[in-house]
Order: sequence, then C-alpha cells, then structure tokens
Amino acid sequence: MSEQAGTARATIGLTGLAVMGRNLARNIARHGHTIAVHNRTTAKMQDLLDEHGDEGDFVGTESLEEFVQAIEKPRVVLVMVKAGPGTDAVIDDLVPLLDEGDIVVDCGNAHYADTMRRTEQLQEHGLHFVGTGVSGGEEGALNGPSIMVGGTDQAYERLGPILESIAAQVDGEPCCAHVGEGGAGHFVKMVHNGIEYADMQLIAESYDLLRSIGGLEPAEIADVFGRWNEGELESFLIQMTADVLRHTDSGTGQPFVDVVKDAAEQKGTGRWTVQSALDLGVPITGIAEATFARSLSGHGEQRAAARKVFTTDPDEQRVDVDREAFVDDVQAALYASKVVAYAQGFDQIKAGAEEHGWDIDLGQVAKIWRDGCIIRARFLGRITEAYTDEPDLTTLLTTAFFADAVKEGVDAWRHVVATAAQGGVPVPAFGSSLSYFDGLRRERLPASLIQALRDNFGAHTYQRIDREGTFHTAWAGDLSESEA
Ligand code: NBP
Repeated sequence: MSEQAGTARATIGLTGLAVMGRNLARNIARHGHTIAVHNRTTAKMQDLLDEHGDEGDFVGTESLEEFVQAIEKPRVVLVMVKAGPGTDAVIDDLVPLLDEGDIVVDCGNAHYADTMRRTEQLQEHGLHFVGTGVSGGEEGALNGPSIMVGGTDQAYERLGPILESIAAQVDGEPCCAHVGEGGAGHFVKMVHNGIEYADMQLIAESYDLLRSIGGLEPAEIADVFGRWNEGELESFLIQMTADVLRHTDSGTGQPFVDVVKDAAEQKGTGRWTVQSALDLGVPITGIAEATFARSLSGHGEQRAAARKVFTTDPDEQRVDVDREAFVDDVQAALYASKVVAYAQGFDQIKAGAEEHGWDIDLGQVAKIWRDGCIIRARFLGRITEAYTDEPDLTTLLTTAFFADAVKEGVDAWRHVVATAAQGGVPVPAFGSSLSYFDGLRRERLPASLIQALRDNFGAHTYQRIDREGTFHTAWAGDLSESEA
C-alpha cells in the first residue's frame, strides 16, 4: 500500500533514494515497517512508489518538512546520500525540522572522523547521530546487508530492532549489531572494506600465479576456485572469482578477465584504512600492499616505460612446477596470508577502539560479517570462536586453529613466494604477509641496528637488553656510553 503523507504514522524514514537507499527502503517495507521515503529529486521517490509501492507500506513525501512530519516520535531518519558534503547538506536541512531525542542515522560510507564531528554537532541540538556501516552493495541492501551500528545505546534501543529485522541472518542471528559508541560503526565498516581490499588482492595474486606459473587457463582456474570454495576458504569472494573466471566475453569470445583493463582504483575506504593504521601505528601490511598494488596498476605511463626497458624473454623466466602440487601450495599460501590480513584488520579495530574509547566486541564484529557483507566467509566463525574463548587475545595468529593452519601451510607459503620471485610474478600481499609472520615470530629483529643508527646520527638514544634505562653513545667522541 502506498499513499501520500498525512499524520505521523511511519515508524522510520529514509532520505536518499539512489541505488542503495531505494533498496534499503524496499527491504524495510518488506519487513512490515511503515516507512516514509524522500529524495532531493522527487522523481526518484515517485519511481520507487510506482515500481515497488505494493511491496509494503510506504509513505511518499515530496519535501523534507512533509517527510519529517510523517515519522512517529522519537523519529528515526535514515540518510543514504553521497558521503561528504551531501551528507552535511542533508543534516543541515534536517536539524531545524527535528525534535529533541530524534535519531539521525547516516548509512552512507562516511569517514569515521566526520561521524565523530557530526555526533558532537547533533548532540548540541539534543539529537542522536548514529554513524552506521552498511555492507553488501545494492543486492545486500535489498535482501539483507551486514550492518555495523555506532552511536548511543539509547538510540540503538529504538533503531536496533528495525535494522536487525532487515539484516542478513545466520542461524537465526542477525548480522547487525551496535558495535560501539560515536564513530565506531563507520570505523568498523572502514576496516571491513580494508580487509576486502586485502582479500581481493590475495585472490588476484593466486589467479596470477596459477595462470602465469601454473600454466592454467582461466576456466581451469575457475574450477580450482570452485573446489576451494568447498573447504575452509569458502566465501562470497572465492565463489564470485570462480564465476568471473568462467565468464566468456560475448563480443570477442575471450575470457572476460582478459578484456577488462588491468587498472584498479583505490580512492575510497582502503586508503582511509591505511591512513588510520599509520596514525594508530598498526602494521596492516596486507591491506596497505593491496592498496598500493591498485595504485601501481593505475600508473599506466610508468608501467609502459618499465616494460620497454625491463622486458625479458618469458622462456628465460619460466619456472617449472608440478601443476597439481603448485595449486595446493597456492591454496595454503592464500589461506595463511588471509589469516594474516584478518589478524591485522582486527588489530586495527582493537587499536581504534582503545584510541577513541569505544567498547568494541571483536568476536561480535566477526559474527556480523558472516553474511550480508562482501567479505562474508565460513572462516569468520573461527574468528568469533577465538575472541569468545579469549576476548583479550593478543593476536588472532596464535590461537590454536589459526596457528595450526599457518604451521601446516608455511612451507607451501615460502615455496609460493620464492617461486613468484623467481618467475617475476608480483605478489605484494603474499610476500608482505609472510614477512609479517616472520617478523612476529623472530627472536631478534634488526630494529636493534636501526636504534643504534638513530642514536648515532640524531642522539635519539636506545634501550639495552641487559639493563633498564635509556642510553646514548658518544659516537663522534670516545664511544663511551652514558645514561640519558
Ligand atoms: P550516491 O552515493 O550516488 O548518492 C546519490 C544520492 O545522494 C541521491 O539520492 C542524491 O539525490 C543524493 N544527494 C546528493 Br549526491 N547530494 C545531495 C544533497 N546535497 N542533498 C540531498 N541529497 C543529495 O548513492 P548510492 O550509490 O545509493 O550510495 C549511497 C551511500 O551509500 C553512499 O554514501 C555510498 O558510499 C554508500 N554505499 C554504497 C554502496 C554501493 O554499493 N553503491 C555500498 C555501501 C555503501 P538526487 O537524486 O537528488 O541527486
């Protein structure tokens, strides 16, 4: 049933009816909630009602005033507009129309720092601002996304039941949770997207290795990914990779992957994740390398220049491998590298939570990523178990399940990275993950030399392994050591 607004009878409202907002509104209506809908350009609101008005109880509104008046108090207003200035513009228009206690929910891909700023800004007006990460693309928005909610407990009490009802469900549990206060929802969504970057880069490196060194054709690699999807690697992205690699371009008859330009973008949340990790001092090498690999792919001129100078005879660089054994090795390397990338991502969430005073339950985060979102995977259930057993876990890598997987796979991992280097195939995510693992487990790191050098050129001082205190050596003088 669709009708125009009159009295306040909608339990929730949504403004911003582009791809995401339109599908989210339909999902909400289909779950029996009366929803007021609005879009800056009214035609989009009318299209929604014309095409899908029979899917639930929509209240179509043309002006923001009419929209706000159509929602029961305390109002819940979902904003699903282009992140950045668009969100600020909508908030500025909404605030004067709202009443104390109303809740504004930003479901766009906002930077968490913007969310923290907006939370304070709206608090001054007695309003709740809830930064909410919604993952799963347009399909997820319609059929059940993964939803990472920030803001106050009080706001979640009113908002949570509606969002939980429209989220993806696993074993009767919603993939939606109040992950923490303030900007926590958008922070967790940002790291989710960063992990998505690492996951996709690892998959892409696996494909490149199987094709360039293993000699498999895309359709054969599709079968390999299909098999992998039946084991511990089972995930949305692995399944999707099989589908994409099996696809043939209708125009040329070529494998589809061969007709797509090999330049990827990295302007979004992957970059934010790396920037935040640098500020927090958390080594998220997998995500960072994935982001830089996208940058490199986009530097067409440099790539062309380098190709001209450094092209070698492919036969000279060929590495002979046992195909079947190599496929198994790449699988083990992919799994181990993926464990590292996720461990690093969860480290970042933990560090972000400490920095901003958010009480984030890491096991719960893994739980709400099990379905609905792009990185949904069987593997996430193991992460939830790990954090449930030990909430203050130092690193996911050392929990029994993941430690065993890495120990079992480490020889294959080294073999794959070494073979890639010999064959001239770039594996920045595989390689950096292996280096991270070796760095963590090493008895002594060469950071001792770095500290000594820093003391030499800048009197930055150092600590000793055999005595407490901070020391400096008179490098330009008699090499005597003094306590700083
Ligand atoms: P877009 O990001 O393309 O934004 C289009 C919407 O923003 C339209 O409704 C447009 O209204 C509205 N808008 C803009 Br632009 N400026 C406005 C302003 N100053 N005042 C009022 N409305 C304004 O839409 P989307 O792809 O549906 O994404 C919505 C949000 O969801 C974004 O933050 C996006 O990052 C996030 N997100 C997207 C995906 C995805 O897969 N696409 C996934 C997860 C999250 P108009 O019709 O009048 O121009």
